[in-house]
Amino acid sequence: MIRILKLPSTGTICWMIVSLASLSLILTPAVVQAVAPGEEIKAMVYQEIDECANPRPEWVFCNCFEDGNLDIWDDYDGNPPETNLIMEEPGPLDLAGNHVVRLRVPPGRGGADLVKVLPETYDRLYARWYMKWEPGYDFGARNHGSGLFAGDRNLLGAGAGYRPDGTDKFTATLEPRRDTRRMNAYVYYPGMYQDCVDPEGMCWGDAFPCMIDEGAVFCTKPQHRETVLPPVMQTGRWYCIEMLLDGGTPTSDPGAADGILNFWIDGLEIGPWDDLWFRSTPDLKITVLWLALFHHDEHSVEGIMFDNVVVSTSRIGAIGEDPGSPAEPSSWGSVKSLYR
Ligand SMILES: [Ca+2]
Repeated sequence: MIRILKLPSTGTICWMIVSLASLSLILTPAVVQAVAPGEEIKAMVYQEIDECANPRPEWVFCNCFEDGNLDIWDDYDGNPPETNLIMEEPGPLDLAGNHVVRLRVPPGRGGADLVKVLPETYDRLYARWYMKWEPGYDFGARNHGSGLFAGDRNLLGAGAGYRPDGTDKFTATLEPRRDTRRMNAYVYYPGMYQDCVDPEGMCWGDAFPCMIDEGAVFCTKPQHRETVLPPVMQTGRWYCIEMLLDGGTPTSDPGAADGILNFWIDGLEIGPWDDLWFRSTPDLKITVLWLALFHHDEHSVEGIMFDNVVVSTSRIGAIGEDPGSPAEPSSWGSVKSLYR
């Protein structure tokens, strides 16, 4: 039996004691590199402490907040600690010495965020992050969340109530509905139809899945309504959130559109939706990962925490999971259990 004890880590160098039968080993990175076949579990456990130390080739961005700063991010506001605090917190794997970032929004209308301008531009990307709403967070406050953005980063967060034209931007953020606490994607794109006062006038983001009504006014496309009910989100626990955004074939014909949106909560697949009109030109591509908490008005002092953030050209999955290798299935829960 393998038993793994938790010890504090310093920076990205992590020490663990593994008891294998009666034999105890202290693993350093060098030791882990030398493990023999059949002892993959040890290497896997080391990697999970800071998965960014050993990223998969398809990952285009990774941050586990173990560097002691937010320099890898591109925010104009400099991420001051009043709103963006790196702090010690056990994180999704309940490990002593782990670090996370906490976003708290100042009183009143406003937001706190982390902006990453990605190294290239992309037609299709996955983003996965772990997040926790702090105990005391008020789900009843109007809010917007985190996701992927396509277009000029200076349009990020701009254009509320305005329908994108197919050449400027599209974006999807994941956030809990304040009435039900169930996560939905809030999406700005040329094909918006759910909350448009006039097709040529003011138009607000669509929800996926559309759970606003039973189809009478808002959720008029049955294929966009819920087929899997997103779970009711709770404070005080970590969630593994992953989304897929695919711009699809550039077209001026909404009926021919094939853009894709999908998301997963702790591995539960909520979508996909694959008939979305995101763009009319191939020049419009995904540019930014945006981790954010925005409040329209008054809200709790408590906010959200993030850890283990990855952007990839292929499915990411939970920490330690490789969804591309079905022969080795593992869930976040099974990996986490290794640490107990
Ligand atoms: Ca961390």
